[in-house]
This record gives sequence, structure tokens and C-alpha cells, in this order.
Amino acid sequence: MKEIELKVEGMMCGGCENRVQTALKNIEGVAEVVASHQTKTVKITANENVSIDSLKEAIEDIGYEVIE
Ligand SMILES: [Cu+2]
Repeated sequence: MKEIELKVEGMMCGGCENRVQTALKNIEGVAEVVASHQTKTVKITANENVSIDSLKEAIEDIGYEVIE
């Protein structure tokens, strides 16, 4: 397992956090996701074989921007 923290722009409320969390949890190998609109961060715990690109893509697909 590895932990990844992404900076995400565009989350405005708890509903946004839930959307991001749900989208990421749908990815195979993702174990845990904690999104915060206040700190604009998304913390992901995932298997080694989950690529950061696939996480970024899932976030951007639902309309949020990954900064780093
Ligand atoms: Cu929102």
C-alpha cells in the first residue's frame, strides 16, 4: 500500500468531497480516500499498482482540477 496526496482545485462543499471520494473508490486497488474542500487535498491509500495518472484522470473526469 502507498499513500498519495493530491492538491485538488474546485471542491466547494461536502458534496464535492463525496463525489471525489466515490469516483476514486471506484478505481480497482484504491482502499481509502479522504477529500477535504477546506485544505483542497485528497489523500488516497492504494495498492502499489494504482497509477497516479489514473487517479488524476478520475478526478478531472468529474470536473475538478488536480494541481500537483
Ligand atoms: Cu460542492
